[in-house]
Amino acid sequence: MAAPRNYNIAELRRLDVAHHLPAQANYAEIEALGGSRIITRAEGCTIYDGDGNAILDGMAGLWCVNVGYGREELVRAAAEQMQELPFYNTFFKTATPPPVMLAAKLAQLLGGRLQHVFFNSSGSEANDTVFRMVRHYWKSKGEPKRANFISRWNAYHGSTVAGVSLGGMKLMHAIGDLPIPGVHHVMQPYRFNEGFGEDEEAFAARAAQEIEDKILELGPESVAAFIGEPVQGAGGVIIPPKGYWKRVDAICKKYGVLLVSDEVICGFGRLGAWFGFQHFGVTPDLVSMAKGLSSGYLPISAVGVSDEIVKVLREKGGEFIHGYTYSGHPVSAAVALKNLEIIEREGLVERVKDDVGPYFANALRRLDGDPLVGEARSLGLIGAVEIVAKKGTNERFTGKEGKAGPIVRDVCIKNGLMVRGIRDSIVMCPPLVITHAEIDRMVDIIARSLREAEPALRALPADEQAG
Ligand code: PXG
Repeated sequence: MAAPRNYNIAELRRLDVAHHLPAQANYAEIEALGGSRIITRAEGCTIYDGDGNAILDGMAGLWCVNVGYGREELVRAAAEQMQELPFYNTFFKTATPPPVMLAAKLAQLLGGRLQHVFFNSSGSEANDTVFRMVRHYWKSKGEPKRANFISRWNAYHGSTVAGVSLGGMKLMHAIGDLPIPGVHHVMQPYRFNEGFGEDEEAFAARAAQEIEDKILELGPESVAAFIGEPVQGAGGVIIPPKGYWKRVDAICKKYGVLLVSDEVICGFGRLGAWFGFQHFGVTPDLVSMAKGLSSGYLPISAVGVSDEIVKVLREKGGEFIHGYTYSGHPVSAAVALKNLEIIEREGLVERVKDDVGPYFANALRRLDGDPLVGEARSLGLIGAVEIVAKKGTNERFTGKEGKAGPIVRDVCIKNGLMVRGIRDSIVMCPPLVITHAEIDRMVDIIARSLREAEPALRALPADEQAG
């Protein structure tokens, strides 16, 4: 790797406020802070900021750097492809080698009838592709009434108009007057909040039943698809109760509703299988992928599509007038191919399943006795710590939107660990190459940060302490 560059961080922060609008930010807050934290470099599982702080990256960037930072092979794959052919499109009966090879590789990993792949640049775009392809499929098939999508509250499916609409985040819906018509939301399988103390099987049945009820309410002949993340990520690492996905799968099949598995976070080893649907043993018709597909080294996303859907598109679909300039970008696809090669060669999927996943789950048990911890849960290498005001309950320090998570997160960052604070939880999603020692450090920092944050949590205004 080249020697780190010397940046003028104070000037960058000034320019950040003056000109740069970062993603998903409160711009008044960024201005008051005097600019964003500038991350300048990274290696392995550690990121470095402009002030020289080394921070263990418990979030793999933004749920994506599965193979860790500093992979020379990926740099070389990009450089070689850029030299040979930096860009050509996949419109108008052309293609380039990398996306064709990547599609074949993904078809092998997806298995079964998921043998076709459409490329885009982001997870949001992948879900926009799903939205249009699903409606086009039903229309082509002669069932044009099947236009409704069912999703869950608190799901995250992206930031574009279709992505936000399919998602179930009410605060996001409020920006842009969404969702668009034809998207319907049902309860999420969030047992700690919505089924606290309830029998696991009974809760799984109740959460799945809402989907069947919604299908019947809308009329099965009008329902196009159900979309869900195997484990909800941005919603707070919601791990569904045992039996939930099998029930959802059976309900979709019973009514001929397409099942879409949004694997943008769960794909590429995160849960200890190549895909979350494989872990839960269900068979989706479409699969959205992004993030870990290239470990975030370059933007690329994909939609896996079943043989049945493609058969209809071929026989009756005509031209599918949909696509992006960068659909199948050759450099991104070349990097993704190399990334998948690394994951396979280093056995990272098996490593999550048999080694670091169980190790992480075990390490989290050290938090069980903490008076602020309501639950510390994980599956593979994704996890959450629920922060409660009263041990043994799910009572929170604050109102519905929860402030405890961001408070604890800020202390964790100060102590050298990057996590996300989501409502009253902190969540973790480290690179799949994380070591046992790093997992131990992660949990130690969380334990210490909870203690440090406790006075601030207990000092939250009384009128915000409810529900
Ligand atoms: N589906 C899922 C399941 C995701 O997690 C997307 C789609 C959209 O992907 P793009 O590439 O368009 O961002 C995501 C993205 C957060 C956070 O706050 C999560 C995501 C993105 C940004 C922030 O945790 N997930």
